[in-house]
Amino acid sequence: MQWLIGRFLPVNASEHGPHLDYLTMLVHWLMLALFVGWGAYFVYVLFRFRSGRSPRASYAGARGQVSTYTEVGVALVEAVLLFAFAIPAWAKWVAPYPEDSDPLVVRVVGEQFAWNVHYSGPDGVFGARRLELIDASTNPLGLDRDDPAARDDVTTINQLRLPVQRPVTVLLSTKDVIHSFSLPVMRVKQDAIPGLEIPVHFKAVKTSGDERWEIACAQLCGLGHYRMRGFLDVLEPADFDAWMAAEVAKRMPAPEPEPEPEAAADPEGGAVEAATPQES
Ligand SMILES: [Cu+2]
Repeated sequence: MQWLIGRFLPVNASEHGPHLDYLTMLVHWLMLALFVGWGAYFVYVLFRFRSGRSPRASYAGARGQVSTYTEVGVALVEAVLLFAFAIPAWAKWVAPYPEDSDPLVVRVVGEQFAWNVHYSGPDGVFGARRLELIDASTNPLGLDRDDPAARDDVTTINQLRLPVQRPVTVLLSTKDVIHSFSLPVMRVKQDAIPGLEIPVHFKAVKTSGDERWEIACAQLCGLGHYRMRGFLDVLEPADFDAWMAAEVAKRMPAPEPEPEPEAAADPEGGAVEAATPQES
């Protein structure tokens, strides 16, 4: 069954993905048993209660307990699937990472019809965002570049890059309506709800290589829903760091040159000038 289902599922590139695929397989086994069982029962009933054998309707009906036992059995299997597999998998998925796991925290903000991605940059602090700074084409997140924490922030549109083998927390929100952040290869799907910032945890265990994996919106969110599509690239950590450094360099002014050592030692006030070169 796993083999069969695997043929129809996208590649699995997240750490928790195999558990969800396993659960999918179990649910399909149950559905197969129900389908075959109910189908066989239906055919049996057609013959057993055919009009030739039962010319007059029986108002008492069948008296056996078989259907009760069957229903209880099905409910038990469903309870096992729910309590032994689905709820533990969900609980693990929503639990925050341990302190020492150094997750990469990324903000993802849905809007009609794009995914905005916001990295905090090397300082690890997200810069302030202000409503009045939002500009659809140049600053869709309203990032305040005058905020010191925002200077090294990196934003992209429809482009999520992540390092492999590092836990990721996506802080998911939306600017307008309900969207659904779907990363099929990561077995991640989470609704984005206006007014909420929902943490989504996963860890990529495979790089995307030459492929471009999809970020889909899995919730019909308006006329342009069909084109609300982004791309996910999972890179080796060194490649990710290099990309991040290049993006930060694009946005940040080059650092001031180091003051000359002689000037710093000059007792006639040169040290003050050298220490505050941006004021001269
Ligand atoms: Cu959408």
